[in-house]
Amino acid sequence: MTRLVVVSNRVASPTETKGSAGGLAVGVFGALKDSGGVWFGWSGDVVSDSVANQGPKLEQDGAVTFATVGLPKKDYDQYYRGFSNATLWPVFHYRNDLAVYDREEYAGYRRVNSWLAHRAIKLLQPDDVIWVHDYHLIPFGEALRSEGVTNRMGFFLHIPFPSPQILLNIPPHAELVKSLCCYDVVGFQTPGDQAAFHDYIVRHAHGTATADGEVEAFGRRLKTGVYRIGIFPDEIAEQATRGEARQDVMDLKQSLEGRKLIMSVDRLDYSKGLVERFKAFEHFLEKSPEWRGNVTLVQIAPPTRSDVDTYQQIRHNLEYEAGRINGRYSGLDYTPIRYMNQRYDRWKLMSLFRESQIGLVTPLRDGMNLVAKEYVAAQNPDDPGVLVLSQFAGAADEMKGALMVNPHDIVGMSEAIGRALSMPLAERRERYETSMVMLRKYDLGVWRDSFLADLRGVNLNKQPNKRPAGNK
Ligand code: GDG
Repeated sequence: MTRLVVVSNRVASPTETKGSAGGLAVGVFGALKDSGGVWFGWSGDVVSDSVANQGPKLEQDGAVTFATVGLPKKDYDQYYRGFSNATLWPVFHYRNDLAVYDREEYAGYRRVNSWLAHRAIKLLQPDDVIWVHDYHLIPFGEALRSEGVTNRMGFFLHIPFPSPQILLNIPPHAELVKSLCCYDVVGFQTPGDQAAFHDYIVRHAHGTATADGEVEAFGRRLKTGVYRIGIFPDEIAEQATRGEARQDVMDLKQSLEGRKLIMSVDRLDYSKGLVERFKAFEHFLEKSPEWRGNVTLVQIAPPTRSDVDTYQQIRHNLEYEAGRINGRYSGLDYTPIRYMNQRYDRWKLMSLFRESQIGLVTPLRDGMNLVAKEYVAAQNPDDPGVLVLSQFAGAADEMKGALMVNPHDIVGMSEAIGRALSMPLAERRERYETSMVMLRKYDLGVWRDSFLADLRGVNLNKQPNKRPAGNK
């Protein structure tokens, strides 16, 4: 099998991939171990220019090389904090109102992608298959092509692809889509994302797109596909019953004193619908006095991107809302919302999911949302909790056993909480089984293997501008 080179904004360290990293890192690492290869990207460190230019730091783990670079402050500001997270992230999540556009940041975004590509070239071999991940690295493939790299190259978008009317708000939208067309395979989370991309190609790029994903535009031919990212359900079930978390779970149960538990876990991000969720829980307590003092919402929200202005704002709003609601409904021995702004070990999260009666996952927009899948996989099959899920999470396409809600409908979410809390065991079991069928069918291995099979199967000679002879 040809070697695999994975490129992502952040690279998990060899120890992280074996420890508490999410399933995604473990899944990608699994593919790398199978074929041997390189995982290339930013180390997460901000460094001086001279350190950044020293060349990638290499760490070997069996057949896998972890190759990381640091970023100078200016690059971090323009590429990561700026165009990636203050322009692309909000717009791709349909939040034009929160997006800012700055030409210099965009120039920095492209410059860093070219610089990263230049660093990566030295690690490449002629037959390597290159798999690039997510919105930070859209122009990475084009930068490699401009340096003469003709390898098979695929790109997977973890977040939604917005409809053209939304995407047009980003001034260099055409350049971004042209960059995507430099890959051989472009993968999306859901059919809706793929359709939005095709729509742009046909209506705004004078290209063509067929229902089976053959796209021609900007003088390139490529394949698009839907690859639903999943989890390894058995691994989650094992983590949920691990002994290490026992004490924490016992402590929590003791402090709940028999109250029902609602669990929510999200990175602290405005796309996750946290404020609306808190308001829905408040509405539920307001309309259901019999539940006051008898149900607790535990919200775990580790901070991310805290140096981007909009993230400081959401944190402030959330603290205000939690304080306000707790002020209204707390008793001497009861706090309705326990809001934790910190990161927890993975097995603790999974164990808490298993102990809870509801998993409340209500993003305003989400590429997939792995927490929804983890919640279901962590349940006790004999007495499962209920997943309450936003219709705007990519996972809603598959998790048919969930109680579906519109996260803008506070009353609707409040009603779903009530319904889930009093759902009979037989219905809970049936819903759990319905979702588990899909979780097993589209697990993380299927996502990874189907993407790589499509990428490895690409016929490079089919390009309109055929590549020079001798390239595979
Ligand atoms: C992007 C897309 C898409 C969360 N808090 C803690 C913790 N987590 C873990 C969860 C889960 C992961 O982080 C979050 O994944 P999500 O899918 O829910 O969301 P994003 O981070 O926004 O991910 C998303 C995903 O990429 C994959 O393609 O599904 O739509 O936005 O695994 O469990 N893990 C630990 N402690 C925490 O406190 N250990």
